[in-house]
Amino acid sequence: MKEMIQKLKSQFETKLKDVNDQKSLEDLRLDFLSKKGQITQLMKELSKVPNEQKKEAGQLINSFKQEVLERYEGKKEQLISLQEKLLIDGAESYDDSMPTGCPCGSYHPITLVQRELEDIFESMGFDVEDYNEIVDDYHCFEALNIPKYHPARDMQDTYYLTTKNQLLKSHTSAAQNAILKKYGKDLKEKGRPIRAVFPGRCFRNEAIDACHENTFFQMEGIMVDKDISVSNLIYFMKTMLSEVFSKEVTVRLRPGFFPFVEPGFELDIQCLICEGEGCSSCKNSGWLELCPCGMIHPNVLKYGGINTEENPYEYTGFAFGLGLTRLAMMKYGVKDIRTFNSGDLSSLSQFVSR
Ligand code: FA5
Repeated sequence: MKEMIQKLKSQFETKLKDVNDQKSLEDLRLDFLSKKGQITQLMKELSKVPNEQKKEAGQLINSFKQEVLERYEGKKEQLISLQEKLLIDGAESYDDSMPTGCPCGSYHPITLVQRELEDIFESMGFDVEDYNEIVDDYHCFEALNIPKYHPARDMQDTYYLTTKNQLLKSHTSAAQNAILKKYGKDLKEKGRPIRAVFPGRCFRNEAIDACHENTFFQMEGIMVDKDISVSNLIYFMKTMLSEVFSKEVTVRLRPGFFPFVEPGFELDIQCLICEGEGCSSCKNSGWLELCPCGMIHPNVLKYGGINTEENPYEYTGFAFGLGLTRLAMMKYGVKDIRTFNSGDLSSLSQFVSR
């Protein structure tokens, strides 16, 4: 990994030297920093690194990425000031393809958190999947062991379409069945564990307040293989939280009921707005429900075609449903969840683009 990074570093420096206009700067960004860029490819290589070296390799990639970002931003600033100088001097050589100091948009904080999490999970060998916002009753509930008229449906009222039994998905768990089916073949034939995260917008018909929205984001994750246990689940949750916050955060794990996991847990984070004292962001409890999780129920694995009736425990797995919007609240110290959908530029433009 060290050699690969070294090689990329020198490639980057050579290309950076040749950047002298908007186009070459953008080409450099696409080449190294975009979703399909070289750094993302490097992260994919992590899955091939032996487990005991993964942590160090991950840190090396992250600091390389940070360095590339800083060098890129530095070059951009340099081009902007050059351009402004030319503008002031009224020079004939003014190049209108160069970047200017005009204010430009920034990514939404939820996009930033989502991308950061995707990078973290990709570095741990997870695939990132996308899924529909309109789903049917089967995928949102029945395939998750929630039959029609089951009382657990009351916890997630959503918006129903008038056609074909369709609805706006109330949780990202609605994608579990499709993901299990998509990767099940590789699991059984090639022994490739299923490791996938799938972020998405969710909808619920509920009263909104400082920590509840009717439209919010979650990121679901599943891992399925032989002998997956609660310890694997706890390891991944801890790693994810320490990477996202880059500091110690207090969490608690308590039993939780969801028909699609057994056993099920609620993973709460101590409110970072009031540091556990109690405030409107955490409904005065000092804690915020962040990431329910558990071991995937045998019925869900069966409906996803992973296990058979005869051998219902051949494969086991865990699943989690991270509240992305709540995570963004905690990470950026946003007191009211409604800020995110408000379109208020004075709040939203504070977030740095990437
Ligand atoms: C679920 O949605 C389950 N599908 C999660 C799950 C997945 C459990 C896999 C087990 C295994 P819940 O309704 O608690 O669970 O929502 C999960 C998280 O989404 C919550 O902890 C919270 O962070 C966030 N969330 C839920 N409702 C809202 C809302 N109205 N506004 C903002 N965030 C919400």
